[in-house]
Amino acid sequence: TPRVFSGIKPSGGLTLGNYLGAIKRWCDMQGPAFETVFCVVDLHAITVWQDPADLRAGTREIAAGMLASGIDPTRSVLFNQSQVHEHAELAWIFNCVARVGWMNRMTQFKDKAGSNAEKASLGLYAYPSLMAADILLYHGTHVPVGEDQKQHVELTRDIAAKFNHDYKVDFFPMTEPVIEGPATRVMNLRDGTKKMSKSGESDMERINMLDDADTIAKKFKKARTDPAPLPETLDGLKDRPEARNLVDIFAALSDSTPDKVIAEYSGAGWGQFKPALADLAVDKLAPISTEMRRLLDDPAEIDRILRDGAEKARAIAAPILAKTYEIVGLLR
Ligand code: AQP
Repeated sequence: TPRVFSGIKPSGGLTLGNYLGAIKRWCDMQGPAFETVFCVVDLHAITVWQDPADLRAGTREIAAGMLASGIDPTRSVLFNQSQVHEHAELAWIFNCVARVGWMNRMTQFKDKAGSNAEKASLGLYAYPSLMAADILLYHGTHVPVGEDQKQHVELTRDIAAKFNHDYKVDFFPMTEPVIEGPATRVMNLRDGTKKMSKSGESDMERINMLDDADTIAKKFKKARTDPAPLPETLDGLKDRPEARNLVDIFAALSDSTPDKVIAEYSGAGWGQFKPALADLAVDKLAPISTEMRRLLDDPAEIDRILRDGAEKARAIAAPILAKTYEIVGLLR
């Protein structure tokens, strides 16, 4: 069976972007068609500074968010990355396969490092190589991600192809990014040209999965928009990124399409659309946040689930790493 791998970094609280762009779609992939492996990628989080206590709490929060959204540890492998040391080991091999020039083209590094790349960690620069290891350690064939991760999945293919070519093997598969649905790029609520991020400066930019109903309503009410009402067709949203974003979020939350949302709300003003969106969001997210809080009350249980998941993950990963070492010529 084809194998799905994907992950989320515990670099802050879970956002609506992570939920719609990733977790919600992962839940739909659980089933007989795929073997599913989902990971809280803590080693990726520390590519920028993380307070140790926050990292532990964040790891549990992301895991709780996945569980509360419907990732089922009996049907999927769910664990945190650092408990399976094979990730770091395969990443080292891939650091020796990937080229510096490839890393230089990664737009996420440029965005995150900003104008002072000299001061960024070496880990942040090598991030895509660890991500390739995450995926290929499970011979992952399908990677459901948001639009922002497309370039990294393409680099994963480049690394797999170069490894196979250099060692004259057909060992690592060519991974497919799966970027589908109306919310593959949820935008910042204050600036429709930037994506919604866990670590963005202002909390008003994002909906956190643990936000309460009043906070969600307030954030949508204050979300930046232009004054025009919703148009008759989707075409009318072309140069209106903030408006488009709210329509896309509505479509994703209601399992609909942006076309259908426009058909229903064409001519509506924001005074009508925003409260409807807020109600919908609260309706869909409140059961998840309630369950997250319940799970977070018992951190030992979350830790147990992650430990069990790590054992299952290692059962897949260890033979693949061992075979990689053998191919490379590392004596065991
Ligand atoms: N705004 C988004 N819209 C759609 N999908 C998104 N994802 C993240 N933001 C959006 C998807 O969520 C998964 C996990 O992402 P990640 O945590 O590994 O890293 P990220 O993309 O860097 O997420 P953030 O929230 O922006 O974190 P920070 O601020 O710490 O960098 C991925 O599948 C991603 O596509």
